[in-house]
Amino acid sequence: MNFMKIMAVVSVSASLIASPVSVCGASPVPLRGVVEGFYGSPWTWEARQDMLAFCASHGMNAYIYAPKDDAYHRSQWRVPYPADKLSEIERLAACAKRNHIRFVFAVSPGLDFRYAGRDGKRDRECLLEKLEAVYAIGVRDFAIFFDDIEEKNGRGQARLLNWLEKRLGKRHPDVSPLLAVPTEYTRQAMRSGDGKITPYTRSFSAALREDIRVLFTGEGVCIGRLEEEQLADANGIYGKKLGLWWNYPVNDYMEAKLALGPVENLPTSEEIPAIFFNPMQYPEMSKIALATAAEYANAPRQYDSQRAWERAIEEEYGSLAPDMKVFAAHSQHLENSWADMGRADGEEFRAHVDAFWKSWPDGPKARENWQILHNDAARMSCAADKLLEGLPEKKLDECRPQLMQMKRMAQAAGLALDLLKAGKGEKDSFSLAELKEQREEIRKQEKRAAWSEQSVLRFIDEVLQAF
Ligand code: LOG
Repeated sequence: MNFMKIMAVVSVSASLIASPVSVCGASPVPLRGVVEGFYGSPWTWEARQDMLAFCASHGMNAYIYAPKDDAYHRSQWRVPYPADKLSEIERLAACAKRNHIRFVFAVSPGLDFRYAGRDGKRDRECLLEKLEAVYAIGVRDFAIFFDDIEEKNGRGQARLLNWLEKRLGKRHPDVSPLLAVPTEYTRQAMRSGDGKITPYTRSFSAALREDIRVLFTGEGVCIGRLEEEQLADANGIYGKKLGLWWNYPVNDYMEAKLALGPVENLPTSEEIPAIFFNPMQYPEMSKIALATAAEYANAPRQYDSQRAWERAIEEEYGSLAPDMKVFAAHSQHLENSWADMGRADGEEFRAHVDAFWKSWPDGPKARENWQILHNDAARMSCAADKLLEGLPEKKLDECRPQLMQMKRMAQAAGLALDLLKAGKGEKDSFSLAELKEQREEIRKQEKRAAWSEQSVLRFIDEVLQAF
C-alpha cells in the first residue's frame, strides 16, 4: 500500500469517529471533498459514483451535488425532481454512504427567489419541500448557493437560510448545519474600494446564524493563491472561520484547456473547517488535480505540490505515467482577464528555450542547447503517440483534441528547429512554408484544444518571427 492509500484509510475511518485527526502531525481539513459546481454538461450518474469511490480512496469525505446546468438545481429550482432523477439521487446518496462520504445536496434558488410577502412565503415553502423530498430518500446534508446572481439581498438570503435551518432542525434532528455560498463569495468582493465591508456582506454576515457554514472562493473567483492574511481577513469579516470553494481544476470558463496540474498556494497555517474543489466537466481528467487536492486537504502543512502531482499521475496512469507527465506538464495554467489559476505550463521546456536563445547562433553551447530542444520535441511527439494509442477509451475521450494538439506542436517545434539549423542564409523556403502551414492548423484547432500556449507554442511563434 502506498503512502496515499494508507493516509486515506487512516483518515476516512477516523473522520467518521471524530474530526480532525492528526496525520503526520498535521490536522486534515475536517470537511474535504469535491463540489460538482461547474457550468456545462453535468457528470453522469455513473461518473459520480466512480468519483465517490475515488474520493473515498483518497481520503476525502464529502461531495456536493450542485451542477449549474441541472435545471432542477438552479434555473428551474421550483420544479420538483421527477421520480427517475430522484431515484438516481437516492442511489448516489447510498453510494456515498457506503464510501463514508458526506453527500451534500445543494439548490441555487437565487436567480428569481422572492423574499417578501405572499410570494416570499410560497418560495420559502417550495424550497423547503425541495429539500424535504431529498431528505426522504436519505440525504442529511444540504447547501443553498447564491453565487452568480444579480440581486444582492443579503438580509433576505440570510433570513431564508436561518429559517430553513430552523425548520429542518426542528423536524429532523439528524440534519447537519447548512452550507452556504453568498453572492459576494470572494474576499475582494466583500470589501469596496475604500476597504470598507460592503453593505451586502455586512447585512448577510450579521444576520446569518452562527452555525451555518459559509464557503468562499478566496481572493477572486479564480485567483490561484490565497495568503494566510487574506483568509484571516475574510474570517474576520464573518466573525467565524470560512470554508473554501476552490476553483481548480474547473475549466468551464476556458474549456479548450485541461487543468492537469496540482492544486497549490493554499493556506497552511490558518485552520480551514471545510474545502471543496470544483472540477472540470471531464471527470477522468479532473482526477490528477483532485488527487493532489486530497493530499493537501489531508495534511496541508506537509503538502508538496510537485510530489503530490507526480504521485497522482503515477497512481492513475501506471506505465503511461512518464508520457502523461509530459502532456500534463504543459496543461496546468488557465489564464484570462480575470482568472489566473494553476502552475505555469512547460517551465522546463521554457528554460531550455531561454538558454537556447541566449546561445544561438554563435555561443559555445548553441549546438548542445539546440539538441536539448530537439530531444524535448521528439519526447513530446513520442508521448503523444503513446498516449493516443495506449490510454483507455474513457480517458482518451476527454483529452484526444489536446493530445493531437500536442502532437502538432511537437512536430512544428521539430520543424522550427530544423529551420534554425539550416540557417537564414540558406533557408529552405519549402520548410518555412510548411511550418507556417502547421502553425495555421494549430490555430484552427485552438478553440477546441489549447496546450502549452506560453511554452511550446510561444517557441514556435518566436522562430516564425525570426524568419
Ligand atoms: C461559479 C462556479 C464556476 C466557477 C468557474 C463559484 C462560487 N461559482 O464565477 O460555478 O464553475 O466560477 O467558472 C463561478 O465559483 N463563478
